[in-house]
Amino acid sequence: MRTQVGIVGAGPAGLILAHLLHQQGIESVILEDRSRDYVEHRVRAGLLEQGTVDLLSDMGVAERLHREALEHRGIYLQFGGRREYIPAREITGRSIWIYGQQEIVKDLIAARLEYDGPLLFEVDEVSVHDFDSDGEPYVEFTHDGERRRLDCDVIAGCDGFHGVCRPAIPDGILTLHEREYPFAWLGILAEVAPSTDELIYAHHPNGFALHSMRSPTISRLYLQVPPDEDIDNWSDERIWDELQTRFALEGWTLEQGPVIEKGITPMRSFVCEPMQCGRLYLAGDAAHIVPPTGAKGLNLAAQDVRVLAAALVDWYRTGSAAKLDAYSETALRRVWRVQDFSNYMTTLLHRLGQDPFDDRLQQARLEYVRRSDAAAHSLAENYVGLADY
Ligand code: FAS
Ligand code: PHB
Repeated sequence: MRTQVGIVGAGPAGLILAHLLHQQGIESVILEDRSRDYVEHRVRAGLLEQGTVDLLSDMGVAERLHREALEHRGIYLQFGGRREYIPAREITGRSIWIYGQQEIVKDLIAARLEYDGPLLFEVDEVSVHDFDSDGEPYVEFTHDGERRRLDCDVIAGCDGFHGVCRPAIPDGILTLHEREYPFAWLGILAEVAPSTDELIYAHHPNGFALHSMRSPTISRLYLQVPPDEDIDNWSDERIWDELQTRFALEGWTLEQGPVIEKGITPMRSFVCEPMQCGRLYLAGDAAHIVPPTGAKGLNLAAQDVRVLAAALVDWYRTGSAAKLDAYSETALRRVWRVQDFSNYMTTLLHRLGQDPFDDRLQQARLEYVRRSDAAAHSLAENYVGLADY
Protein backbone atom coordinates (compact mmCIF):
# COMPACT_ATOMS: atom_id res chain seq x y z
CA MET A 1 0.00 0.00 0.00
CA ARG A 2 1.10 3.59 -0.56
CA THR A 3 -0.34 6.83 0.70
CA GLN A 4 0.79 10.36 1.55
CA VAL A 5 0.14 10.33 5.33
CA GLY A 6 0.13 7.13 7.36
CA ILE A 7 -1.96 7.70 10.52
CA VAL A 8 -1.68 5.31 13.47
CA GLY A 9 -4.77 5.50 15.71
CA ALA A 10 -8.45 6.25 15.12
CA GLY A 11 -9.04 8.37 18.20
CA PRO A 12 -10.03 12.05 17.95
CA ALA A 13 -6.49 13.10 16.87
CA GLY A 14 -6.15 10.58 14.02
CA LEU A 15 -9.71 10.97 12.73
CA ILE A 16 -9.68 14.79 12.81
CA LEU A 17 -6.28 14.88 11.06
CA ALA A 18 -7.45 12.50 8.31
CA HIS A 19 -10.55 14.60 7.64
CA LEU A 20 -8.65 17.92 7.57
CA LEU A 21 -6.16 16.42 5.08
CA HIS A 22 -8.96 14.92 2.96
CA GLN A 23 -10.60 18.35 2.69
CA GLN A 24 -7.32 19.63 1.20
CA GLY A 25 -6.97 16.72 -1.24
CA ILE A 26 -4.25 14.94 0.76
CA GLU A 27 -4.58 11.17 1.06
CA SER A 28 -4.12 9.17 4.23
CA VAL A 29 -4.64 5.68 5.63
CA ILE A 30 -5.75 5.21 9.26
CA LEU A 31 -4.65 2.07 11.12
CA GLU A 32 -6.56 1.26 14.36
CA ASP A 33 -5.89 -1.80 16.51
CA ARG A 34 -9.31 -1.96 18.20
CA SER A 35 -12.67 -2.75 16.61
CA ARG A 36 -15.04 -0.08 15.31
CA ASP A 37 -17.55 -1.04 18.00
CA TYR A 38 -14.96 -0.64 20.75
CA VAL A 39 -13.74 2.83 19.74
CA GLU A 40 -17.32 4.04 19.19
CA HIS A 41 -18.35 3.01 22.73
CA ARG A 42 -15.25 3.91 24.77
CA VAL A 43 -16.41 6.41 27.45
CA ARG A 44 -13.86 9.23 27.87
CA ALA A 45 -14.02 12.95 27.36
CA GLY A 46 -17.20 14.91 27.45
CA LEU A 47 -16.38 18.59 27.47
CA LEU A 48 -15.51 20.58 24.35
CA GLU A 49 -13.96 24.02 24.07
CA GLN A 50 -15.60 26.50 21.68
CA GLY A 51 -12.46 26.20 19.53
CA THR A 52 -12.96 22.43 19.13
CA VAL A 53 -16.63 22.89 18.23
CA ASP A 54 -15.69 25.60 15.71
CA LEU A 55 -13.06 23.29 14.16
CA LEU A 56 -15.53 20.38 13.85
CA SER A 57 -18.13 22.78 12.39
CA ASP A 58 -15.65 24.10 9.79
CA MET A 59 -14.87 20.48 8.91
CA GLY A 60 -18.58 19.88 8.25
CA VAL A 61 -18.86 17.03 10.80
CA ALA A 62 -20.79 18.85 13.56
CA GLU A 63 -24.39 18.53 12.34
CA ARG A 64 -25.37 16.03 15.07
CA LEU A 65 -23.20 17.87 17.63
CA HIS A 66 -25.20 21.06 17.05
CA ARG A 67 -28.42 19.09 17.45
CA GLU A 68 -27.48 17.12 20.59
CA ALA A 69 -24.68 18.94 22.46
CA LEU A 70 -25.46 20.93 25.61
CA GLU A 71 -24.13 24.50 25.62
CA HIS A 72 -22.76 25.62 28.99
CA ARG A 73 -22.03 29.24 29.86
CA GLY A 74 -20.00 28.66 32.98
CA ILE A 75 -19.08 26.34 35.85
CA TYR A 76 -19.71 26.15 39.60
CA LEU A 77 -16.89 25.92 42.12
CA GLN A 78 -18.04 24.53 45.48
CA PHE A 79 -15.91 24.95 48.61
CA GLY A 80 -16.37 25.84 52.28
CA GLY A 81 -20.11 25.05 52.10
CA ARG A 82 -20.65 27.61 49.29
CA ARG A 83 -21.16 27.28 45.50
CA GLU A 84 -19.66 30.07 43.35
CA TYR A 85 -20.53 30.57 39.67
CA ILE A 86 -17.84 31.43 37.13
CA PRO A 87 -19.75 33.06 34.19
CA ALA A 88 -17.23 31.99 31.54
CA ARG A 89 -19.31 33.06 28.53
CA GLU A 90 -20.06 36.45 30.02
CA ILE A 91 -16.35 36.91 30.75
CA THR A 92 -14.88 35.51 27.51
CA GLY A 93 -17.72 35.46 24.93
CA ARG A 94 -17.07 31.75 24.48
CA SER A 95 -19.09 28.75 25.67
CA ILE A 96 -18.19 25.16 26.49
CA TRP A 97 -20.13 22.20 25.13
CA ILE A 98 -21.07 18.82 26.53
CA TYR A 99 -20.91 16.07 23.88
CA GLY A 100 -19.38 12.63 24.52
CA GLN A 101 -16.02 11.82 22.90
CA GLN A 102 -17.45 8.58 21.56
CA GLU A 103 -20.11 10.63 19.72
CA ILE A 104 -17.38 12.67 18.01
CA VAL A 105 -15.57 9.46 17.10
CA LYS A 106 -18.82 8.01 15.67
CA ASP A 107 -19.43 11.19 13.58
CA LEU A 108 -15.85 11.24 12.25
CA ILE A 109 -15.83 7.52 11.38
CA ALA A 110 -19.17 7.90 9.56
CA ALA A 111 -17.77 10.88 7.58
CA ARG A 112 -14.59 8.91 6.77
CA LEU A 113 -16.49 5.90 5.46
CA GLU A 114 -18.91 8.12 3.53
CA TYR A 115 -16.08 9.24 1.21
CA ASP A 116 -14.47 5.76 1.34
CA GLY A 117 -11.45 7.05 3.23
CA PRO A 118 -9.14 4.09 4.07
CA LEU A 119 -9.66 3.13 7.73
CA LEU A 120 -8.53 -0.30 8.89
CA PHE A 121 -9.80 -1.57 12.24
CA GLU A 122 -8.36 -4.46 14.24
CA VAL A 123 -4.87 -4.18 12.81
CA ASP A 124 -2.16 -5.84 14.85
CA GLU A 125 1.59 -5.69 15.49
CA VAL A 126 1.93 -2.18 14.13
CA SER A 127 5.52 -0.93 13.76
CA VAL A 128 6.88 2.28 12.22
CA HIS A 129 10.13 2.50 10.27
CA ASP A 130 12.62 4.75 8.43
CA PHE A 131 10.98 7.99 9.59
CA ASP A 132 14.33 9.29 10.90
CA SER A 133 16.47 8.37 7.90
CA ASP A 134 16.78 9.58 4.33
CA GLY A 135 14.66 6.62 3.30
CA GLU A 136 10.87 6.62 2.86
CA PRO A 137 8.91 6.12 6.08
CA TYR A 138 6.72 3.02 6.21
CA VAL A 139 4.39 1.24 8.63
CA GLU A 140 4.18 -2.53 8.96
CA PHE A 141 1.09 -4.21 10.40
CA THR A 142 -0.96 -7.39 10.37
CA HIS A 143 -4.54 -7.29 9.10
CA ASP A 144 -6.83 -10.26 8.51
CA GLY A 145 -3.88 -12.51 9.36
CA GLU A 146 -1.71 -10.99 6.60
CA ARG A 147 1.49 -8.99 7.21
CA ARG A 148 1.21 -5.73 5.27
CA ARG A 149 3.38 -2.67 4.53
CA LEU A 150 2.18 0.93 4.10
CA ASP A 151 4.65 3.26 2.37
CA CYS A 152 4.06 6.96 3.03
CA ASP A 153 5.68 10.41 2.98
CA VAL A 154 5.09 11.03 6.68
CA ILE A 155 3.71 9.13 9.68
CA ALA A 156 1.32 10.71 12.19
CA GLY A 157 1.53 9.03 15.60
CA CYS A 158 -2.01 9.47 16.95
CA ASP A 159 -1.99 6.21 18.89
CA GLY A 160 -2.45 7.56 22.41
CA PHE A 161 -0.31 7.26 25.51
CA HIS A 162 0.18 3.50 25.25
CA GLY A 163 0.80 3.45 21.49
CA VAL A 164 3.85 2.29 19.51
CA CYS A 165 4.89 5.51 17.76
CA ARG A 166 6.49 7.47 20.59
CA PRO A 167 8.49 4.45 21.87
CA ALA A 168 9.78 3.91 18.30
CA ILE A 169 11.76 7.15 18.49
CA PRO A 170 15.44 6.30 19.18
CA ASP A 171 16.87 6.96 22.64
CA GLY A 172 18.40 10.34 23.29
CA ILE A 173 16.00 12.35 21.12
CA LEU A 174 13.04 12.85 23.42
CA THR A 175 12.88 14.58 26.78
CA LEU A 176 10.04 13.18 28.87
CA HIS A 177 8.39 15.33 31.54
CA GLU A 178 6.22 13.37 33.95
CA ARG A 179 4.24 14.02 37.13
CA GLU A 180 2.08 11.45 38.88
CA TYR A 181 -0.57 12.84 41.23
CA PRO A 182 -1.10 11.01 44.57
CA PHE A 183 -4.75 10.30 43.72
CA ALA A 184 -7.03 9.00 40.96
CA TRP A 185 -10.59 9.60 39.73
CA LEU A 186 -13.41 7.13 40.20
CA GLY A 187 -15.87 7.99 37.43
CA ILE A 188 -19.46 6.82 36.94
CA LEU A 189 -22.06 7.13 34.21
CA ALA A 190 -25.56 7.09 35.72
CA GLU A 191 -29.04 6.90 34.26
CA VAL A 192 -30.40 9.94 36.12
CA ALA A 193 -31.11 13.49 35.02
CA PRO A 194 -28.27 15.81 36.02
CA SER A 195 -29.00 17.61 39.31
CA THR A 196 -27.31 20.75 38.00
CA ASP A 197 -27.60 22.84 34.85
CA GLU A 198 -23.81 23.23 34.55
CA LEU A 199 -20.73 21.45 35.88
CA ILE A 200 -19.94 21.53 39.62
CA TYR A 201 -16.28 21.24 40.69
CA ALA A 202 -16.34 20.55 44.43
CA HIS A 203 -13.47 20.87 46.91
CA HIS A 204 -14.25 18.86 50.07
CA PRO A 205 -12.16 17.68 53.09
CA ASN A 206 -12.88 14.09 51.92
CA GLY A 207 -11.53 14.91 48.47
CA PHE A 208 -12.54 16.37 45.10
CA ALA A 209 -15.82 15.62 43.31
CA LEU A 210 -17.15 16.61 39.88
CA HIS A 211 -20.76 16.61 38.69
CA SER A 212 -20.75 16.49 34.88
CA MET A 213 -23.24 15.02 32.40
CA ARG A 214 -23.70 13.55 28.95
CA SER A 215 -27.33 14.40 28.21
CA PRO A 216 -30.58 15.52 29.94
CA THR A 217 -30.97 11.91 31.14
CA ILE A 218 -27.37 10.75 31.71
CA SER A 219 -25.11 12.11 34.47
CA ARG A 220 -21.29 11.71 34.67
CA LEU A 221 -19.76 12.05 38.13
CA TYR A 222 -16.24 11.70 39.49
CA LEU A 223 -14.72 11.20 42.97
CA GLN A 224 -11.11 11.67 44.08
CA VAL A 225 -9.84 8.31 45.41
CA PRO A 226 -6.39 6.94 46.41
CA PRO A 227 -4.11 6.19 43.41
CA ASP A 228 -4.14 2.42 43.94
CA GLU A 229 -7.87 2.18 44.75
CA ASP A 230 -9.70 -0.99 43.62
CA ILE A 231 -13.10 -0.36 41.99
CA ASP A 232 -14.40 -3.52 43.65
CA ASN A 233 -14.19 -1.66 46.97
CA TRP A 234 -16.83 0.76 45.74
CA SER A 235 -20.42 -0.44 45.63
CA ASP A 236 -22.85 1.85 43.81
CA GLU A 237 -24.38 2.65 47.19
CA ARG A 238 -21.02 3.68 48.66
CA ILE A 239 -20.31 5.84 45.60
CA TRP A 240 -23.62 7.70 45.92
CA ASP A 241 -23.15 8.15 49.71
CA GLU A 242 -19.74 9.74 49.15
CA LEU A 243 -21.05 11.93 46.31
CA GLN A 244 -23.90 13.08 48.59
CA THR A 245 -21.34 14.00 51.27
CA ARG A 246 -18.99 15.93 48.99
CA PHE A 247 -21.75 17.84 47.15
CA ALA A 248 -23.91 18.49 50.22
CA LEU A 249 -25.37 22.00 50.13
CA GLU A 250 -28.32 23.54 52.00
CA GLY A 251 -31.46 23.51 49.79
CA TRP A 252 -29.94 21.43 46.99
CA THR A 253 -30.42 17.73 46.26
CA LEU A 254 -28.24 15.33 44.30
CA GLU A 255 -30.58 12.90 42.51
CA GLN A 256 -29.38 9.27 42.32
CA GLY A 257 -29.97 6.58 39.68
CA PRO A 258 -28.65 3.30 38.24
CA VAL A 259 -24.87 3.30 37.61
CA ILE A 260 -24.32 2.03 34.06
CA GLU A 261 -20.54 2.38 33.87
CA LYS A 262 -17.78 2.94 36.44
CA GLY A 263 -13.98 2.98 36.33
CA ILE A 264 -10.87 4.48 37.88
CA THR A 265 -8.52 6.79 35.93
CA PRO A 266 -4.98 7.59 37.09
CA MET A 267 -4.07 11.26 37.32
CA ARG A 268 -0.86 12.19 35.60
CA SER A 269 0.79 14.94 33.60
CA PHE A 270 3.11 13.95 30.78
CA VAL A 271 4.83 15.81 27.96
CA CYS A 272 7.37 14.52 25.45
CA GLU A 273 9.61 17.04 23.71
CA PRO A 274 9.97 17.39 20.78
CA MET A 275 6.70 16.08 19.34
CA GLN A 276 8.42 14.99 16.14
CA CYS A 277 11.37 12.98 14.89
CA GLY A 278 12.25 13.13 11.20
CA ARG A 279 9.03 12.40 9.31
CA LEU A 280 7.18 11.05 12.36
CA TYR A 281 4.85 13.56 14.06
CA LEU A 282 3.17 12.85 17.42
CA ALA A 283 -0.21 14.36 18.30
CA GLY A 284 -2.65 14.12 21.19
CA ASP A 285 -2.17 11.65 24.04
CA ALA A 286 0.77 10.08 22.14
CA ALA A 287 2.73 13.23 23.05
CA HIS A 288 1.08 14.53 26.19
CA ILE A 289 -1.36 13.67 28.99
CA VAL A 290 -3.12 16.17 31.24
CA PRO A 291 -5.11 15.37 34.39
CA PRO A 292 -8.81 15.59 33.35
CA THR A 293 -9.56 18.31 35.94
CA GLY A 294 -9.24 20.96 33.22
CA ALA A 295 -11.12 18.87 30.63
CA LYS A 296 -8.36 19.53 28.08
CA GLY A 297 -7.09 16.22 26.68
CA LEU A 298 -9.43 15.91 23.71
CA ASN A 299 -9.35 19.64 23.01
CA LEU A 300 -5.54 19.64 22.98
CA ALA A 301 -5.48 16.66 20.59
CA ALA A 302 -7.75 18.59 18.22
CA GLN A 303 -5.49 21.66 18.34
CA ASP A 304 -2.34 19.58 17.73
CA VAL A 305 -3.72 18.12 14.50
CA ARG A 306 -5.12 21.48 13.39
CA VAL A 307 -1.51 22.77 13.48
CA LEU A 308 -0.08 19.58 11.93
CA ALA A 309 -2.64 19.51 9.09
CA ALA A 310 -1.91 23.15 8.18
CA ALA A 311 1.83 22.40 8.13
CA LEU A 312 1.35 19.32 5.92
CA VAL A 313 -0.91 21.22 3.52
CA ASP A 314 1.77 23.95 3.23
CA TRP A 315 4.47 21.32 2.60
CA TYR A 316 2.50 19.59 -0.14
CA ARG A 317 1.39 22.91 -1.68
CA THR A 318 4.63 24.90 -1.56
CA GLY A 319 7.33 22.32 -0.85
CA SER A 320 8.33 24.40 2.21
CA ALA A 321 8.91 22.33 5.36
CA ALA A 322 9.13 25.45 7.53
CA LYS A 323 5.79 24.93 9.27
CA LEU A 324 6.40 21.19 9.60
CA ASP A 325 9.80 21.80 11.18
CA ALA A 326 8.13 24.27 13.59
CA TYR A 327 5.24 21.89 14.40
CA SER A 328 6.58 20.77 17.75
CA GLU A 329 7.50 24.28 18.93
CA THR A 330 4.08 25.62 17.89
CA ALA A 331 2.08 22.79 19.49
CA LEU A 332 4.16 22.73 22.71
CA ARG A 333 3.36 26.39 23.41
CA ARG A 334 -0.32 25.44 23.91
CA VAL A 335 0.57 22.09 25.51
CA TRP A 336 2.47 23.78 28.36
CA ARG A 337 -0.23 26.45 28.79
CA VAL A 338 -2.78 23.67 29.17
CA GLN A 339 -0.46 21.65 31.43
CA ASP A 340 -0.13 24.67 33.72
CA PHE A 341 -3.90 25.26 33.82
CA SER A 342 -4.70 21.56 34.38
CA ASN A 343 -2.16 21.45 37.21
CA TYR A 344 -3.64 24.64 38.65
CA MET A 345 -7.20 23.21 38.64
CA THR A 346 -5.97 19.89 40.05
CA THR A 347 -4.02 21.43 42.96
CA LEU A 348 -6.76 24.01 43.59
CA LEU A 349 -9.56 21.47 44.01
CA HIS A 350 -8.11 18.13 45.21
CA ARG A 351 -7.19 17.12 48.76
CA LEU A 352 -3.43 17.18 48.40
CA GLY A 353 -2.14 15.61 51.60
CA GLN A 354 -1.73 16.30 55.29
CA ASP A 355 0.28 19.58 55.22
CA PRO A 356 -1.86 22.25 56.94
CA PHE A 357 0.17 24.95 55.17
CA ASP A 358 -0.90 23.55 51.76
CA ASP A 359 -4.51 23.46 52.97
CA ARG A 360 -4.30 27.15 53.94
CA LEU A 361 -2.78 28.07 50.58
CA GLN A 362 -5.57 26.17 48.83
CA GLN A 363 -8.20 28.02 50.88
CA ALA A 364 -6.51 31.32 50.01
CA ARG A 365 -6.51 30.48 46.29
CA LEU A 366 -10.17 29.44 46.34
CA GLU A 367 -11.07 32.64 48.20
CA TYR A 368 -9.07 34.66 45.64
CA VAL A 369 -11.07 33.14 42.75
CA ARG A 370 -14.27 34.02 44.62
CA ARG A 371 -13.30 37.63 45.37
CA SER A 372 -11.08 38.67 42.44
CA ASP A 373 -12.47 39.33 38.93
CA ALA A 374 -8.94 38.99 37.55
CA ALA A 375 -8.57 35.51 39.06
CA ALA A 376 -12.02 34.44 37.84
CA HIS A 377 -11.24 35.89 34.39
CA SER A 378 -7.97 33.98 34.13
CA LEU A 379 -9.65 30.73 35.16
CA ALA A 380 -12.52 31.31 32.70
CA GLU A 381 -10.35 32.11 29.67
CA ASN A 382 -8.17 29.05 30.24
CA TYR A 383 -11.21 26.85 30.87
CA VAL A 384 -13.04 27.79 27.65
CA GLY A 385 -9.75 27.58 25.75
CA LEU A 386 -7.42 30.33 24.60
CA ALA A 387 -7.94 31.31 20.98
CA ASP A 388 -4.85 31.61 18.73
CA TYR A 389 -2.41 30.75 21.46
P1 FAS B 1 -6.84 8.25 22.02
O1 FAS B 1 -6.21 7.46 23.09
O2 FAS B 1 -8.26 8.69 22.18
O3 FAS B 1 -6.78 7.45 20.61
C1 FAS B 1 -5.66 6.69 20.26
C2 FAS B 1 -6.15 5.54 19.37
O4 FAS B 1 -5.01 4.78 18.94
C3 FAS B 1 -7.08 4.60 20.12
O5 FAS B 1 -8.25 4.37 19.35
C4 FAS B 1 -6.24 3.33 20.28
O6 FAS B 1 -7.04 2.16 20.26
C5 FAS B 1 -5.33 3.41 19.05
N1 FAS B 1 -4.08 2.68 19.19
C6 FAS B 1 -3.31 2.56 20.31
N2 FAS B 1 -2.22 1.81 20.04
C7 FAS B 1 -2.31 1.45 18.73
C8 FAS B 1 -1.49 0.66 17.86
N3 FAS B 1 -0.35 0.09 18.30
N4 FAS B 1 -1.88 0.49 16.58
C9 FAS B 1 -3.04 1.06 16.11
N5 FAS B 1 -3.87 1.82 16.90
C10 FAS B 1 -3.49 2.01 18.18
N6 FAS B 1 -10.32 15.11 27.68
C11 FAS B 1 -11.09 16.25 27.53
O7 FAS B 1 -10.73 17.10 26.71
N7 FAS B 1 -12.24 16.45 28.25
C12 FAS B 1 -12.66 15.52 29.19
O8 FAS B 1 -13.73 15.70 29.77
C13 FAS B 1 -11.86 14.34 29.39
N8 FAS B 1 -12.27 13.40 30.24
C14 FAS B 1 -11.55 12.25 30.27
C15 FAS B 1 -12.02 11.26 31.08
C16 FAS B 1 -11.34 10.06 31.12
C17 FAS B 1 -11.89 9.00 32.01
C18 FAS B 1 -10.15 9.82 30.32
C19 FAS B 1 -9.39 8.52 30.35
C20 FAS B 1 -9.67 10.81 29.51
C21 FAS B 1 -10.37 12.02 29.47
N9 FAS B 1 -9.95 13.02 28.66
C22 FAS B 1 -10.69 14.18 28.57
C23 FAS B 1 -8.73 12.87 27.82
C24 FAS B 1 -9.00 12.04 26.54
O9 FAS B 1 -10.16 12.29 26.08
C25 FAS B 1 -7.82 12.09 25.57
O10 FAS B 1 -7.10 13.27 25.70
C26 FAS B 1 -8.17 11.87 24.11
O11 FAS B 1 -8.72 10.60 24.00
C27 FAS B 1 -6.92 12.01 23.25
O12 FAS B 1 -7.22 11.62 21.93
P2 FAS B 1 -6.11 10.86 21.04
O13 FAS B 1 -4.81 11.55 21.15
O14 FAS B 1 -6.76 10.66 19.71
O15 FAS B 1 -5.86 9.47 21.81
C1 PHB C 1 -16.53 14.77 31.71
O1 PHB C 1 -17.68 15.18 31.44
O2 PHB C 1 -16.16 13.61 31.51
C2 PHB C 1 -15.56 15.73 32.28
C3 PHB C 1 -15.92 17.06 32.38
C4 PHB C 1 -15.03 17.97 32.92
C5 PHB C 1 -13.80 17.54 33.36
C6 PHB C 1 -13.44 16.20 33.23
C7 PHB C 1 -14.33 15.29 32.70
O3 PHB C 1 -12.94 18.42 33.90
